Amino acid sequence: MTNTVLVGAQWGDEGKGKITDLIAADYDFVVRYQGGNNAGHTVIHGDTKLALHLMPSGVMYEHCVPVIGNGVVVDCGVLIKEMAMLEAEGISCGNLRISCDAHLIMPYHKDLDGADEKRLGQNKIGTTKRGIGPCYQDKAARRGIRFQDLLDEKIFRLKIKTVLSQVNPILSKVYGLHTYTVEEICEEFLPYARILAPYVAETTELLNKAHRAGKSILFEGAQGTLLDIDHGTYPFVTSSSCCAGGAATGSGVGPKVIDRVLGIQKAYVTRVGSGPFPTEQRFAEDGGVGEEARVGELLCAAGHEFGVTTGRKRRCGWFDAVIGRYAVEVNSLTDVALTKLDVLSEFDTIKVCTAYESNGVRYDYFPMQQSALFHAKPIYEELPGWKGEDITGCRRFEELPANARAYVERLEELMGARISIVAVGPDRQQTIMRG
Ligand code: 2SA
Ligand code: GDP
Ligand code: MG
Repeated sequence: MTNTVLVGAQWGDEGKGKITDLIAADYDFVVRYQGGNNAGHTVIHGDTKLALHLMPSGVMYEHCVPVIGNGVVVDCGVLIKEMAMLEAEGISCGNLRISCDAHLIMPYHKDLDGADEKRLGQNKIGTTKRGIGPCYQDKAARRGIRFQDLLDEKIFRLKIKTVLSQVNPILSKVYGLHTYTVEEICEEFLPYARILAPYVAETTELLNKAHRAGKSILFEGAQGTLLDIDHGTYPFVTSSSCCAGGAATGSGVGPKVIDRVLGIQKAYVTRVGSGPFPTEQRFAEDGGVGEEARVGELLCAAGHEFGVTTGRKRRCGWFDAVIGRYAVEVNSLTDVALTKLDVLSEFDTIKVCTAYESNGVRYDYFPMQQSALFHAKPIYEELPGWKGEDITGCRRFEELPANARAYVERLEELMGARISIVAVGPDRQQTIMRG
Protein backbone atom coordinates (compact mmCIF):
# COMPACT_ATOMS: atom_id res chain seq x y z
CA MET A 1 0.00 0.00 0.00
CA THR A 2 1.32 3.42 -0.92
CA ASN A 3 0.76 6.52 1.16
CA THR A 4 1.08 9.58 -1.03
CA VAL A 5 1.33 13.30 -0.46
CA LEU A 6 0.00 15.35 -3.34
CA VAL A 7 1.46 18.83 -3.17
CA GLY A 8 1.24 21.98 -5.26
CA ALA A 9 4.71 22.76 -6.59
CA GLN A 10 4.10 26.41 -7.58
CA TRP A 11 1.75 29.12 -6.19
CA GLY A 12 -1.36 26.93 -6.09
CA ASP A 13 -4.04 26.17 -8.69
CA GLU A 14 -1.77 23.68 -10.44
CA GLY A 15 -4.69 21.29 -10.90
CA LYS A 16 -4.43 19.43 -7.58
CA GLY A 17 -8.18 18.80 -7.50
CA LYS A 18 -8.14 17.05 -10.86
CA ILE A 19 -5.14 14.87 -10.03
CA THR A 20 -6.42 14.00 -6.54
CA ASP A 21 -9.74 13.02 -8.05
CA LEU A 22 -7.93 10.97 -10.66
CA ILE A 23 -5.85 8.91 -8.25
CA ALA A 24 -8.11 8.95 -5.15
CA ALA A 25 -9.87 5.78 -6.35
CA ASP A 26 -6.73 3.85 -5.31
CA TYR A 27 -6.81 5.10 -1.70
CA ASP A 28 -8.87 4.31 1.38
CA PHE A 29 -8.45 7.73 2.99
CA VAL A 30 -8.00 11.22 1.49
CA VAL A 31 -6.81 13.83 3.99
CA ARG A 32 -6.68 17.62 3.82
CA TYR A 33 -3.83 18.70 6.12
CA GLN A 34 -3.64 22.51 5.96
CA GLY A 35 -5.38 25.65 4.77
CA GLY A 36 -9.11 26.20 4.77
CA ASN A 37 -11.72 27.50 2.40
CA ASN A 38 -9.15 29.78 0.78
CA ALA A 39 -8.53 26.69 -1.37
CA GLY A 40 -10.53 26.06 -4.51
CA HIS A 41 -10.05 22.59 -6.01
CA THR A 42 -11.93 21.85 -9.21
CA VAL A 43 -13.24 18.35 -9.87
CA ILE A 44 -15.51 17.22 -12.66
CA HIS A 45 -18.59 15.19 -11.75
CA GLY A 46 -20.34 13.92 -14.87
CA ASP A 47 -20.90 17.09 -16.88
CA THR A 48 -20.69 19.36 -13.84
CA LYS A 49 -17.64 21.29 -12.61
CA LEU A 50 -17.57 21.27 -8.81
CA ALA A 51 -15.43 23.60 -6.69
CA LEU A 52 -14.33 22.05 -3.41
CA HIS A 53 -13.06 24.43 -0.74
CA LEU A 54 -12.91 22.30 2.40
CA MET A 55 -14.02 18.81 1.49
CA PRO A 56 -11.16 16.48 0.51
CA SER A 57 -11.51 15.53 -3.17
CA GLY A 58 -11.75 11.84 -2.16
CA VAL A 59 -15.41 12.49 -1.33
CA MET A 60 -16.12 11.72 -4.99
CA TYR A 61 -15.54 8.01 -4.28
CA GLU A 62 -17.89 6.05 -2.05
CA HIS A 63 -15.19 3.80 -0.62
CA CYS A 64 -12.97 6.74 0.39
CA VAL A 65 -12.98 8.28 3.85
CA PRO A 66 -12.43 12.03 3.46
CA VAL A 67 -10.62 13.46 6.48
CA ILE A 68 -10.22 17.10 7.50
CA GLY A 69 -7.02 16.94 9.52
CA ASN A 70 -5.91 18.88 12.59
CA GLY A 71 -3.86 21.29 10.44
CA VAL A 72 -6.93 22.63 8.63
CA VAL A 73 -8.89 25.73 9.68
CA VAL A 74 -12.63 25.30 9.17
CA ASP A 75 -15.40 27.76 8.45
CA CYS A 76 -18.37 25.69 9.70
CA GLY A 77 -20.97 27.60 7.68
CA VAL A 78 -19.01 27.05 4.46
CA LEU A 79 -18.47 23.36 5.21
CA ILE A 80 -22.16 22.77 5.88
CA LYS A 81 -23.09 24.51 2.60
CA GLU A 82 -20.48 22.49 0.70
CA MET A 83 -21.84 19.25 2.16
CA ALA A 84 -25.37 20.25 1.10
CA MET A 85 -24.15 21.08 -2.41
CA LEU A 86 -22.44 17.68 -2.70
CA GLU A 87 -25.46 15.79 -1.34
CA ALA A 88 -27.64 17.63 -3.90
CA GLU A 89 -25.28 16.32 -6.59
CA GLY A 90 -25.83 12.80 -5.27
CA ILE A 91 -22.41 12.63 -3.58
CA SER A 92 -22.59 11.31 -0.03
CA CYS A 93 -20.61 13.04 2.72
CA GLY A 94 -21.49 10.36 5.25
CA ASN A 95 -17.90 9.12 5.52
CA LEU A 96 -16.45 12.53 6.40
CA ARG A 97 -14.30 12.73 9.52
CA ILE A 98 -13.19 16.06 11.00
CA SER A 99 -10.32 16.26 13.47
CA CYS A 100 -11.40 17.35 16.93
CA ASP A 101 -8.19 19.42 16.93
CA ALA A 102 -8.98 21.40 13.75
CA HIS A 103 -9.43 25.10 14.50
CA LEU A 104 -12.57 27.09 13.76
CA ILE A 105 -12.63 30.23 11.67
CA MET A 106 -14.67 32.72 13.70
CA PRO A 107 -16.53 35.78 12.34
CA TYR A 108 -13.93 38.12 13.83
CA HIS A 109 -11.17 36.32 11.91
CA LYS A 110 -12.87 37.31 8.66
CA ASP A 111 -13.35 40.90 9.87
CA LEU A 112 -9.68 41.12 10.83
CA ASP A 113 -8.49 39.62 7.53
CA GLY A 114 -10.38 42.28 5.56
CA ALA A 115 -9.32 45.09 7.89
CA ASP A 116 -5.65 44.07 7.78
CA GLU A 117 -5.62 44.07 4.00
CA LYS A 118 -7.24 47.51 3.97
CA ARG A 119 -4.65 48.79 6.44
CA LEU A 120 -1.79 47.48 4.28
CA GLY A 121 -3.16 49.32 1.21
CA GLN A 122 -0.72 49.02 -1.70
CA ASN A 123 1.36 46.52 0.30
CA LYS A 124 -1.52 44.12 0.84
CA ILE A 125 -0.94 40.37 0.57
CA GLY A 126 -3.96 39.85 -1.67
CA THR A 127 -5.56 37.33 0.68
CA THR A 128 -8.82 35.57 -0.05
CA LYS A 129 -10.31 37.40 2.99
CA ARG A 130 -11.63 34.13 4.37
CA GLY A 131 -10.11 34.72 7.83
CA ILE A 132 -7.32 32.20 7.30
CA GLY A 133 -4.37 34.28 8.60
CA PRO A 134 -6.11 35.57 11.77
CA CYS A 135 -7.34 32.04 12.58
CA TYR A 136 -3.80 30.62 12.38
CA GLN A 137 -2.60 33.63 14.43
CA ASP A 138 -5.00 32.65 17.23
CA LYS A 139 -3.85 29.03 16.94
CA ALA A 140 -0.23 30.10 17.39
CA ALA A 141 -1.24 32.46 20.23
CA ARG A 142 -2.90 29.46 21.93
CA ARG A 143 -6.30 31.05 22.14
CA GLY A 144 -7.89 29.36 19.10
CA ILE A 145 -11.19 27.50 19.30
CA ARG A 146 -11.14 23.87 18.18
CA PHE A 147 -13.92 21.45 17.22
CA GLN A 148 -13.58 19.70 20.56
CA ASP A 149 -14.36 23.01 22.29
CA LEU A 150 -17.42 23.50 20.13
CA LEU A 151 -18.84 20.14 21.21
CA ASP A 152 -18.87 21.10 24.88
CA GLU A 153 -21.10 24.15 25.35
CA LYS A 154 -19.71 25.01 28.79
CA ILE A 155 -16.12 25.00 27.57
CA PHE A 156 -17.10 26.76 24.34
CA ARG A 157 -18.73 29.64 26.24
CA LEU A 158 -15.73 29.97 28.56
CA LYS A 159 -13.21 30.00 25.73
CA ILE A 160 -15.24 32.46 23.67
CA LYS A 161 -15.49 34.76 26.70
CA THR A 162 -11.70 34.70 27.14
CA VAL A 163 -10.90 35.20 23.48
CA LEU A 164 -13.41 38.03 23.10
CA SER A 165 -11.80 39.86 26.01
CA GLN A 166 -8.63 39.92 23.89
CA VAL A 167 -10.12 40.33 20.43
CA ASN A 168 -12.90 42.88 21.05
CA PRO A 169 -10.53 45.72 22.04
CA ILE A 170 -8.50 45.04 18.86
CA LEU A 171 -11.63 45.07 16.73
CA SER A 172 -12.96 48.30 18.19
CA LYS A 173 -9.87 50.30 19.19
CA VAL A 174 -7.44 49.35 16.43
CA TYR A 175 -9.79 48.88 13.50
CA GLY A 176 -12.98 50.69 14.54
CA LEU A 177 -14.99 47.53 13.84
CA HIS A 178 -17.98 46.17 15.73
CA THR A 179 -17.39 43.79 18.63
CA TYR A 180 -19.01 40.44 19.47
CA THR A 181 -20.86 39.04 22.49
CA VAL A 182 -20.67 35.47 23.70
CA GLU A 183 -24.40 35.10 22.97
CA GLU A 184 -24.02 36.25 19.37
CA ILE A 185 -21.28 33.71 18.73
CA CYS A 186 -23.21 30.93 20.47
CA GLU A 187 -26.32 31.68 18.48
CA GLU A 188 -24.40 31.08 15.26
CA PHE A 189 -22.15 28.22 16.38
CA LEU A 190 -24.24 25.96 18.61
CA PRO A 191 -26.45 24.93 15.67
CA TYR A 192 -23.23 24.15 13.73
CA ALA A 193 -22.17 21.92 16.61
CA ARG A 194 -25.39 19.93 16.35
CA ILE A 195 -24.96 19.41 12.58
CA LEU A 196 -21.25 18.62 12.58
CA ALA A 197 -20.88 16.63 15.82
CA PRO A 198 -21.45 13.23 14.14
CA TYR A 199 -18.43 13.84 11.88
CA VAL A 200 -15.93 14.96 14.54
CA ALA A 201 -13.39 12.28 15.40
CA GLU A 202 -9.93 11.58 16.83
CA THR A 203 -8.47 11.49 13.35
CA THR A 204 -4.82 11.04 14.38
CA GLU A 205 -5.69 7.68 15.94
CA LEU A 206 -8.04 6.88 13.06
CA LEU A 207 -5.30 7.40 10.46
CA ASN A 208 -2.57 5.61 12.38
CA LYS A 209 -4.84 2.65 13.05
CA ALA A 210 -5.79 2.56 9.37
CA HIS A 211 -2.11 2.61 8.43
CA ARG A 212 -1.34 -0.26 10.80
CA ALA A 213 -4.17 -2.20 9.20
CA GLY A 214 -2.59 -1.77 5.75
CA LYS A 215 -4.99 0.90 4.47
CA SER A 216 -3.67 3.54 2.08
CA ILE A 217 -3.77 7.30 2.62
CA LEU A 218 -3.63 10.19 0.17
CA PHE A 219 -2.71 13.56 1.67
CA GLU A 220 -4.21 16.37 -0.43
CA GLY A 221 -2.24 19.61 -0.21
CA ALA A 222 -3.86 23.00 -0.75
CA GLN A 223 -2.25 26.20 -2.14
CA GLY A 224 1.38 25.41 -3.05
CA THR A 225 5.07 25.27 -2.15
CA LEU A 226 5.70 28.99 -2.76
CA LEU A 227 2.73 29.95 -0.55
CA ASP A 228 4.13 27.92 2.38
CA ILE A 229 4.56 30.02 5.54
CA ASP A 230 8.22 28.88 5.89
CA HIS A 231 9.37 28.01 2.39
CA GLY A 232 7.30 30.37 0.28
CA THR A 233 7.77 33.95 -0.86
CA TYR A 234 7.24 35.38 2.66
CA PRO A 235 5.41 37.62 3.54
CA PHE A 236 3.36 37.02 0.37
CA VAL A 237 2.28 33.57 1.50
CA THR A 238 -0.62 31.89 3.21
CA SER A 239 -0.40 31.07 6.92
CA SER A 240 -0.01 27.29 6.82
CA SER A 241 2.53 24.60 5.91
CA CYS A 242 1.59 23.76 2.33
CA CYS A 243 4.76 21.74 1.66
CA ALA A 244 4.89 17.96 2.00
CA GLY A 245 6.22 18.23 5.56
CA GLY A 246 2.90 19.76 6.55
CA ALA A 247 1.17 16.47 5.72
CA ALA A 248 2.70 14.87 8.80
CA THR A 249 2.10 17.73 11.26
CA GLY A 250 -1.32 18.51 9.81
CA SER A 251 -2.64 14.97 10.12
CA GLY A 252 -0.75 13.32 12.97
CA VAL A 253 1.12 10.59 11.09
CA GLY A 254 4.91 10.38 11.22
CA PRO A 255 6.98 11.25 8.12
CA LYS A 256 8.05 7.62 7.64
CA VAL A 257 4.45 6.70 6.81
CA ILE A 258 4.80 8.62 3.53
CA ASP A 259 6.09 6.61 0.54
CA ARG A 260 5.46 8.92 -2.38
CA VAL A 261 5.37 12.71 -2.83
CA LEU A 262 3.68 13.72 -6.06
CA GLY A 263 4.26 17.35 -7.04
CA ILE A 264 1.68 19.04 -9.23
CA GLN A 265 3.15 21.53 -11.72
CA LYS A 266 1.32 23.48 -14.35
CA ALA A 267 3.04 23.53 -17.78
CA TYR A 268 3.30 27.30 -17.15
CA VAL A 269 2.94 29.27 -13.90
CA THR A 270 0.14 31.30 -12.31
CA ARG A 271 -0.17 33.28 -9.12
CA VAL A 272 -3.13 34.99 -7.40
CA GLY A 273 -2.40 37.81 -4.98
CA SER A 274 0.68 39.98 -4.53
CA GLY A 275 4.37 39.10 -4.39
CA PRO A 276 7.35 38.33 -6.62
CA PHE A 277 6.82 36.24 -9.77
CA PRO A 278 9.95 36.27 -11.97
CA THR A 279 8.48 34.78 -15.16
CA GLU A 280 5.24 36.79 -15.00
CA GLN A 281 3.93 38.04 -18.35
CA ARG A 282 2.09 41.09 -17.05
CA PHE A 283 -1.33 42.05 -18.34
CA ALA A 284 -1.69 45.51 -19.85
CA GLU A 285 -3.49 46.69 -16.69
CA ASP A 286 -0.46 45.64 -14.64
CA GLY A 287 2.06 47.45 -16.87
CA GLY A 288 2.78 44.76 -19.46
CA VAL A 289 3.32 45.92 -23.06
CA GLY A 290 3.54 44.25 -26.47
CA GLU A 291 4.57 40.60 -26.51
CA GLU A 292 4.54 40.33 -22.70
CA ALA A 293 0.90 41.42 -22.38
CA ARG A 294 -0.09 39.27 -25.37
CA VAL A 295 1.43 36.12 -23.83
CA GLY A 296 -0.10 36.85 -20.39
CA GLU A 297 -3.57 37.37 -21.83
CA LEU A 298 -3.31 34.29 -24.04
CA LEU A 299 -2.28 32.05 -21.13
CA CYS A 300 -5.07 33.47 -18.98
CA ALA A 301 -7.73 33.07 -21.67
CA ALA A 302 -6.67 29.62 -22.90
CA GLY A 303 -6.18 28.32 -19.35
CA HIS A 304 -9.32 30.02 -17.90
CA GLU A 305 -7.13 31.39 -15.16
CA PHE A 306 -9.60 32.85 -12.69
CA GLY A 307 -9.70 32.13 -8.95
CA VAL A 308 -12.05 29.33 -7.94
CA THR A 309 -12.77 30.96 -4.57
CA THR A 310 -12.71 34.69 -5.33
CA GLY A 311 -12.98 34.85 -9.14
CA ARG A 312 -9.81 36.97 -9.31
CA LYS A 313 -7.83 37.00 -12.58
CA ARG A 314 -4.67 34.96 -12.01
CA ARG A 315 -1.30 36.43 -13.02
CA CYS A 316 0.32 34.19 -15.67
CA GLY A 317 3.87 33.44 -16.82
CA TRP A 318 6.24 30.93 -18.43
CA PHE A 319 7.34 27.72 -16.73
CA ASP A 320 10.04 28.35 -14.15
CA ALA A 321 12.47 25.45 -13.71
CA VAL A 322 14.21 27.22 -10.79
CA ILE A 323 10.93 26.91 -8.88
CA GLY A 324 10.59 23.36 -10.21
CA ARG A 325 13.98 22.34 -8.75
CA TYR A 326 13.20 24.09 -5.46
CA ALA A 327 9.88 22.24 -5.17
CA VAL A 328 11.63 18.94 -5.83
CA GLU A 329 14.03 19.68 -2.96
CA VAL A 330 11.79 21.12 -0.25
CA ASN A 331 9.11 18.48 -0.76
CA SER A 332 11.32 15.47 -1.61
CA LEU A 333 9.20 15.01 -4.72
CA THR A 334 9.35 11.45 -6.01
CA ASP A 335 7.56 12.39 -9.23
CA VAL A 336 5.58 15.13 -10.90
CA ALA A 337 2.18 15.50 -12.57
CA LEU A 338 2.37 18.13 -15.30
CA THR A 339 -1.01 19.73 -15.98
CA LYS A 340 -2.51 21.96 -18.66
CA LEU A 341 -0.04 21.03 -21.38
CA ASP A 342 -2.93 21.56 -23.84
CA VAL A 343 -2.97 25.30 -23.02
CA LEU A 344 0.49 25.67 -24.60
CA SER A 345 -0.88 24.48 -27.97
CA GLU A 346 -1.62 28.19 -28.58
CA PHE A 347 2.04 29.19 -28.95
CA ASP A 348 4.57 29.11 -31.84
CA THR A 349 7.45 28.89 -29.39
CA ILE A 350 7.50 28.33 -25.64
CA LYS A 351 9.90 29.86 -23.13
CA VAL A 352 11.24 28.08 -20.07
CA CYS A 353 13.17 29.85 -17.33
CA THR A 354 16.34 27.90 -16.50
CA ALA A 355 18.01 30.30 -14.03
CA TYR A 356 17.79 33.89 -12.71
CA GLU A 357 20.09 36.87 -12.93
CA SER A 358 19.79 39.24 -9.99
CA ASN A 359 22.02 42.22 -9.19
CA GLY A 360 24.76 40.76 -11.43
CA VAL A 361 24.64 37.31 -9.81
CA ARG A 362 23.41 34.14 -11.53
CA TYR A 363 21.08 31.98 -9.47
CA ASP A 364 20.53 28.35 -10.44
CA TYR A 365 18.65 27.87 -7.18
CA PHE A 366 15.71 29.72 -5.64
CA PRO A 367 17.21 32.70 -3.75
CA MET A 368 16.27 32.92 -0.08
CA GLN A 369 16.93 36.66 0.13
CA GLN A 370 13.75 38.56 -0.60
CA SER A 371 15.66 41.35 -2.40
CA ALA A 372 17.47 38.90 -4.71
CA LEU A 373 14.16 37.34 -5.68
CA PHE A 374 12.51 40.71 -6.09
CA HIS A 375 15.13 41.75 -8.67
CA ALA A 376 15.41 38.32 -10.33
CA LYS A 377 15.33 38.41 -14.14
CA PRO A 378 14.63 35.06 -15.80
CA ILE A 379 17.19 33.52 -18.13
CA TYR A 380 15.10 31.82 -20.80
CA GLU A 381 15.50 28.95 -23.19
CA GLU A 382 13.06 28.97 -26.12
CA LEU A 383 11.60 25.69 -27.33
CA PRO A 384 9.60 25.02 -30.52
CA GLY A 385 5.85 24.64 -29.94
CA TRP A 386 3.16 22.43 -31.49
CA LYS A 387 0.76 25.22 -32.35
CA GLY A 388 -2.58 24.20 -33.80
CA GLU A 389 -2.23 20.53 -32.89
CA ASP A 390 -5.05 19.44 -30.59
CA ILE A 391 -3.50 17.26 -27.92
CA THR A 392 -6.59 16.96 -25.71
CA GLY A 393 -7.39 13.54 -27.20
CA CYS A 394 -3.93 12.06 -26.58
CA ARG A 395 -3.92 9.23 -24.04
CA ARG A 396 -0.41 7.80 -24.53
CA PHE A 397 2.83 9.76 -24.37
CA GLU A 398 3.79 8.55 -27.83
CA GLU A 399 0.63 10.15 -29.28
CA LEU A 400 1.82 13.66 -28.34
CA PRO A 401 3.50 15.74 -31.08
CA ALA A 402 7.31 15.39 -31.01
CA ASN A 403 7.77 18.99 -29.79
CA ALA A 404 5.33 18.43 -26.89
CA ARG A 405 7.24 15.30 -25.87
CA ALA A 406 10.51 17.21 -26.12
CA TYR A 407 9.06 19.97 -23.92
CA VAL A 408 8.04 17.49 -21.21
CA GLU A 409 11.39 15.72 -21.36
CA ARG A 410 13.29 19.03 -21.14
CA LEU A 411 11.32 20.00 -18.01
CA GLU A 412 12.20 16.64 -16.45
CA GLU A 413 15.86 17.27 -17.19
CA LEU A 414 15.79 20.81 -15.79
CA MET A 415 13.91 19.84 -12.61
CA GLY A 416 15.66 16.54 -11.99
CA ALA A 417 12.36 14.75 -11.51
CA ARG A 418 10.29 12.30 -13.49
CA ILE A 419 6.99 13.50 -14.93
CA SER A 420 4.78 10.45 -14.39
CA ILE A 421 1.43 12.05 -15.30
CA VAL A 422 0.64 14.55 -18.07
CA ALA A 423 -2.79 16.24 -18.08
CA VAL A 424 -4.08 17.43 -21.44
CA GLY A 425 -7.54 18.68 -20.41
CA PRO A 426 -9.71 19.20 -17.34
CA ASP A 427 -11.60 15.89 -17.54
CA ARG A 428 -10.52 12.83 -15.61
CA GLN A 429 -9.83 10.85 -18.78
CA GLN A 430 -7.82 13.66 -20.44
CA THR A 431 -4.69 12.31 -18.84
CA ILE A 432 -1.56 10.44 -19.89
CA MET A 433 -0.27 8.00 -17.25
CA ARG A 434 3.40 7.29 -17.96
CA GLY A 435 3.92 4.95 -15.00
P1 2SA B 1 -4.90 33.65 2.40
O1 2SA B 1 -6.33 33.97 2.08
O2 2SA B 1 -4.45 34.26 3.69
O3 2SA B 1 -4.56 32.21 2.31
O4 2SA B 1 -4.05 34.43 1.25
C1 2SA B 1 -2.64 34.48 1.32
C2 2SA B 1 -2.01 34.26 -0.04
O5 2SA B 1 -2.28 32.92 -0.48
C3 2SA B 1 -2.87 32.96 -1.76
N1 2SA B 1 -3.88 31.91 -1.90
C4 2SA B 1 -4.12 31.27 -3.04
N2 2SA B 1 -3.46 31.28 -4.22
C5 2SA B 1 -3.99 30.52 -5.21
N3 2SA B 1 -5.17 29.83 -5.11
C6 2SA B 1 -5.84 29.82 -3.94
N4 2SA B 1 -7.09 29.36 -3.88
C7 2SA B 1 -8.14 29.96 -4.75
C8 2SA B 1 -8.22 29.22 -6.08
C9 2SA B 1 -7.83 31.46 -4.93
C10 2SA B 1 -8.94 32.38 -5.43
O6 2SA B 1 -8.19 28.01 -6.05
O7 2SA B 1 -8.32 29.85 -7.14
O8 2SA B 1 -10.05 31.98 -5.74
O9 2SA B 1 -8.64 33.58 -5.49
C11 2SA B 1 -5.30 30.51 -2.83
N5 2SA B 1 -5.67 30.65 -1.54
C12 2SA B 1 -4.78 31.49 -0.98
C13 2SA B 1 -3.57 34.34 -1.82
O10 2SA B 1 -3.82 34.73 -3.15
C14 2SA B 1 -2.54 35.20 -1.11
O11 2SA B 1 -1.50 35.52 -2.02
P1 GDP C 1 -6.13 23.40 -7.68
O1 GDP C 1 -6.40 24.49 -6.71
O2 GDP C 1 -4.68 23.05 -7.75
O3 GDP C 1 -7.00 22.18 -7.47
O4 GDP C 1 -6.50 23.96 -9.13
P2 GDP C 1 -7.80 24.80 -9.53
O5 GDP C 1 -8.97 23.89 -9.55
O6 GDP C 1 -7.87 26.03 -8.71
O7 GDP C 1 -7.42 25.27 -11.00
C1 GDP C 1 -7.09 24.36 -12.00
C2 GDP C 1 -8.04 24.56 -13.20
O8 GDP C 1 -7.49 23.94 -14.33
C3 GDP C 1 -9.42 23.94 -13.02
O9 GDP C 1 -10.36 24.74 -13.69
C4 GDP C 1 -9.28 22.58 -13.69
O10 GDP C 1 -10.53 22.07 -14.18
C5 GDP C 1 -8.37 22.92 -14.84
N1 GDP C 1 -7.48 21.84 -15.30
C6 GDP C 1 -6.82 20.89 -14.57
N2 GDP C 1 -6.01 20.17 -15.35
C7 GDP C 1 -6.17 20.66 -16.62
C8 GDP C 1 -5.55 20.35 -17.88
O11 GDP C 1 -4.72 19.49 -18.01
N3 GDP C 1 -5.95 21.13 -18.95
C9 GDP C 1 -6.86 22.12 -18.86
N4 GDP C 1 -7.17 22.82 -19.95
N5 GDP C 1 -7.44 22.43 -17.68
C10 GDP C 1 -7.09 21.72 -16.58
MG1 MG D 1 -7.23 26.34 -6.62
